[in-house]
Amino acid sequence: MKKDGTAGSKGPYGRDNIEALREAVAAVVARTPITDIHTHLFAPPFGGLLLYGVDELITYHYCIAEALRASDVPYDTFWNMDKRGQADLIWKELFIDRSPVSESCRGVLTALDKLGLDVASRDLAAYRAYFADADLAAHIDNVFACAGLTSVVMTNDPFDETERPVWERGFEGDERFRAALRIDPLLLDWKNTAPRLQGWGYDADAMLSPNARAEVRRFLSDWIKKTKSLYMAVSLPPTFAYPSDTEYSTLLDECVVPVAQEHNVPFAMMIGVKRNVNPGIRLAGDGVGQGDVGAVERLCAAYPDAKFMVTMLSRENQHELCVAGRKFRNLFLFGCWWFLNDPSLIEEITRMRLELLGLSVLPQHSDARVLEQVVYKWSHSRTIIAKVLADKYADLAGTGWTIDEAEIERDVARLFGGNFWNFIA
Ligand code: RAT
Ligand code: ZN
Repeated sequence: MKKDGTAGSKGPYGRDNIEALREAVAAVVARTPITDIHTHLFAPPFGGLLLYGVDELITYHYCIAEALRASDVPYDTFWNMDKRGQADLIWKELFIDRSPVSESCRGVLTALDKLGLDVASRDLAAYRAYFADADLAAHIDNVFACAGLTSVVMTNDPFDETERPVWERGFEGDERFRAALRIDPLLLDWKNTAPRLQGWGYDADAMLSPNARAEVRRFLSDWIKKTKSLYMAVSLPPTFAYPSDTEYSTLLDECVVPVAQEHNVPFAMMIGVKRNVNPGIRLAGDGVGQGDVGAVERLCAAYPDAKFMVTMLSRENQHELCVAGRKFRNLFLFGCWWFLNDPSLIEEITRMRLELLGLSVLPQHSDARVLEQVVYKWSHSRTIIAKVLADKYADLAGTGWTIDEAEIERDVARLFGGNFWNFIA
C-alpha cells in the first residue's frame, strides 16, 4: 500500500524487514531491462560480423588465452586449425581435462544453461546442433529476452573494410543495435590513417595542417551522422598522456572534442590496454598496464562543456578514477572492463563506486563479442550488483531510513542504462 492508501509499490523496507528488502532488490535487479553500452555485437545486416553459436563462445579470445596456457600446441598449429578444430581443442583442454572454473569458461556454461541446453551432458555435438538449427532472428530475440536487454551499443569502425561498406550501402540503424563510432586508427596511427582519409576524399595531409584538421572534423561529422552514433570511442594504452606533444593530443583538441561538442556526443576513453604483449596469440595477446588518471582530469578540466565517458583496465586505477569522478560532472564512469569483468573485481569496484559516487555511474557493460555472451555477462553481473546494492540499502536501513519498491526500481533503472541516456541527452 502507498502512504495515501492506494495500492502500488511494495514496502516500505527498513531495519525491521532487511530480508524482505534484500529479496525485493534481487527481484528488481533481475527484471530491470538493460542498455548494454559497449559491445562488439552487430545487427544482422552486418552479416558475418555478428558472431554467435557455441564454437564462437568457446573460441572467445578470453578462452583462447587460457587454453594456450593449458595446451602445449604450437601457436601456429592452433591458428591453422579451423574454428571447429580450435573449439574442440579448447573444449578438451579447459572443460574436459580440467574443471572450467575461470570466469570465461563458467560464462560459456551459464550461456548454454540459460538457453535451455543440458550442461551436465558435456555434449558439444548437441550444442552445435542447437545453434545450427536456430533461426537467427528468433534466436536474437531469445537472447535479448534471456539477458533482459532492450538494446546494445555496437563498436563501429569506419576503418574496417568489412563493416564500412554496410554503412555505405545505407544501413539505417536498428533500435536494438545502436552505434558508437570507434576511432582508434585515427588517434593512434595517424601516419597510416591520413592516406586512407585522402583515398576517401578528405584532404588530410600527414602533417595535420589546419586544413587537414578541418577535414578530419568533416570526416568525423559525416560518420557520426551516417551511423547515428551515440558516442565516439577509443581504446588507449597506459601511456596515454594529455596534453602531450603527440598527434593524438592535437587531434583530440582540434578535431575530436570540437566534433563531440558540435554533435553533443560524449567521447569514450577506455584506458590501459597494452596491445600485443604476446603477438603469437593474436587478439588474446593484449595485456594491461596502469594508466594516468591525471590525463583524464586535465581533459575534463580543459573542456567542461564536453562529455567524457571513461573506463580503465587496471584495478590499481579504479580508486583514483572514482575520485576524479567526484570532481567532474562531465566525466561518466562505466563498466568493469575486460580483465576486470570477474566477480570478485566487479564486486569490489561496484562497491567502491557506489560509496564514492552514489548512483551516478553505469556499473557494467558486457563487451560481448559473441551474441550469447550477453546472457552470461549480465546474469553474473546482475547477481553481484544486486548484492552490493542490497548491502548499501541495508546500511541505510540501519540509520532508520526506509525505501519502497518504486524507489528501488528507479535506482536500478538508472544503473542499468538511465544514467547513460541522461548523460548523453
Ligand atoms: O574486451 C575485449 O574483447 C577486448 O578485446 C577489446 O575489444 C576491448 O574491449 C576494446 O574494445 O578495445
Ligand atoms: Zn570492447
